[in-house]
Amino acid sequence: MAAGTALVYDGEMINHKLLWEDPTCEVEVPERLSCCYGRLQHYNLIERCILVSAREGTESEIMLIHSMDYVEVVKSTEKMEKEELQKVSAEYDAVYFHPTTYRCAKVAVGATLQLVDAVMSGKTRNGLTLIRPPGHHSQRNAANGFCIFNNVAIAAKYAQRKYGLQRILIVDWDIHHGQGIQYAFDDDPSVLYFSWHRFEHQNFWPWLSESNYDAVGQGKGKGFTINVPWNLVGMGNSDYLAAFLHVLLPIAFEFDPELVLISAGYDSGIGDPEGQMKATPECFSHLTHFLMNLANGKLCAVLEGGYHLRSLSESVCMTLKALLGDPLSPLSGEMMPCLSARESIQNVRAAHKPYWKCLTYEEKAELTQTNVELLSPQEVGKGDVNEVIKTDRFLETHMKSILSLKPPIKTAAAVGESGAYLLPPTVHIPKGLDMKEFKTTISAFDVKNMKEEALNLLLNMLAVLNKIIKKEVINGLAVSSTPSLSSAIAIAHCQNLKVQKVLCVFVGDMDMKIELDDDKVLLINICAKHFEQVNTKHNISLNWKEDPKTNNFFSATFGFILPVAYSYQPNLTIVIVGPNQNLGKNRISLLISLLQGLAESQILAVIQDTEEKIMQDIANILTGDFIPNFENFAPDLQENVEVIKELRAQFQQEWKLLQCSAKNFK
Ligand code: X5A
Ligand code: ZN
Repeated sequence: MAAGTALVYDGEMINHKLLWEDPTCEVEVPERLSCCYGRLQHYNLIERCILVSAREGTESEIMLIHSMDYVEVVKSTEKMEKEELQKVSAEYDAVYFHPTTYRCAKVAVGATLQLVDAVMSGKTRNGLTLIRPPGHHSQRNAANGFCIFNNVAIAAKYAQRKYGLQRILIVDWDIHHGQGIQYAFDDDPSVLYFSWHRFEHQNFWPWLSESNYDAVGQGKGKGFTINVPWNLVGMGNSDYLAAFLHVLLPIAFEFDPELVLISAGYDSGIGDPEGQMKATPECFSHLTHFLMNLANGKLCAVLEGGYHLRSLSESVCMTLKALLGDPLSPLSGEMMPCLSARESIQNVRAAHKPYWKCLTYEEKAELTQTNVELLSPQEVGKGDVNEVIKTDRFLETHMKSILSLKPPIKTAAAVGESGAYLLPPTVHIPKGLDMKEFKTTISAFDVKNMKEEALNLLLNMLAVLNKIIKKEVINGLAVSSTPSLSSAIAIAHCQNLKVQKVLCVFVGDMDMKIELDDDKVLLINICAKHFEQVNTKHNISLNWKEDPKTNNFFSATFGFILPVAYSYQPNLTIVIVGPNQNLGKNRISLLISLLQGLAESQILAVIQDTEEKIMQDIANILTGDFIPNFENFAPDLQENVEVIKELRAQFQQEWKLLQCSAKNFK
């Protein structure tokens, strides 16, 4: 599959600027681009990308979305003096024109299309383009909200025409509603448009009723517009994550796009004067990482808004790092979506129940519009200079604390002689073990009767684990003839090395005897057999009936495992793949891929030695060379969904990211 990340940028787009006083438009400044570029240089990210040149979008490309008359209006501003420019600008809502606007807007379109071409042709796997003016508010006959041409909407039409795509997903994480994109594809089921936006019960720009959750699309396009309205400011990492886990991701995987376009606005980030939300930069790397598992990795991130220069540029860097496959910094903050966010999420899910199989078994939730006693949002004074400086200072320390050095080697493996040839060449296989290092750990277990080969594998596994814990590698895998024992030993070793929190996910029939009584380990056991054991907060069995027909697992992945895992915030993840897995190998691969969002992407996968094919896939997931693909979506078996529902009800007080309704919890 295609590799590499494209970066499309052209300094020409800094020429477009505001020539008169206008408090509404003054935040959309040229420095938005230069700061982002400077920050990318600071983190040495530019040289890691495949640089793709921008070009001008052609008139016929622009007319995939806009009318000829409108293009003529924009073109006519090229020759205008300030006064005339001001007059044209005043005809639109929150827009300014400059003599270079037409040229810049054409380059913004062309840069976006260059990115689409790089990704669709397989020149790169994914990419990012830094452009302005932004696009998502502009419409067939109108500029709007700093936007001239609708870059992303044009890109979607272009990709459909040029590459014959049937399904494109647009994720608009800008804090404003991209109504321009919504209008362009309102009745079109081939483009799924998701947007969250500051809404405040329609008391926020652009004040449209069609930004609410009940706008789901028209005609054949019903169900293909998804609006998550935020009715409070101060939404943060856990609110955004909850919207992804409980709304976007299940639907997106069911939709199964061939290309993902991100309307990547960063006014949804902390410190932004427009959005007044509080998501920190690493949040965007997680959002990106989730989306990288769709469309075989074909993902184009296209800049929209973002007006706090430091916040914007750090968030852009985190997005690009995710695209490059860097380990993810753990999502910071308490993982507890607020009541208002949950209410919005519940309403969107209810509104979309008729259109998506993944929501079939959703309770018939009442649509709520109650203004419950809302949590007091963080007061962020709009345009408050002190607040902006506070965010600057906060980000200065925050980024230092979350960005750790990247190990030179990504993946280590303990596979024995026979397995080594199945691995990608970049995988490191530790040799020359020092038994003493593992003595304390091993001595607590009965390994006397173990065959030498099995014992060797076990020691090799501990060597790999050591490398992960010491951050010499990011992740690793180990085959084992005794996965239950191996994982027990691995967990013990983590405790000896004082790893604070270990998440263990078991897949397959395993005989687990691990004593647990505190927060140091969380076990999730996915098994077909019914266990008599009583579930506790840190030891949860998820009985999943195998269904080869659908081979599905999304409701468990997004509805339970990831919310619990993100709520727990582990320091290390161990996945154990035993015999008789009740899941298809693609589902296991996807789960492991998604679990890379936890614990700085530190994962040890322990795999039963008979499962060579899975071992190979997992190795490729861990090195970043493979993204699992999915065919034939069918909803999960109702009895499986019921199991998930019950577990969610049982644990949503403890693992708060499971909460996605406005029910009031203690
Ligand atoms: C692209 C973008 C915002 C316009 C706000 C007008 N536009 N009040 O973020
Ligand atoms: Zn915006």
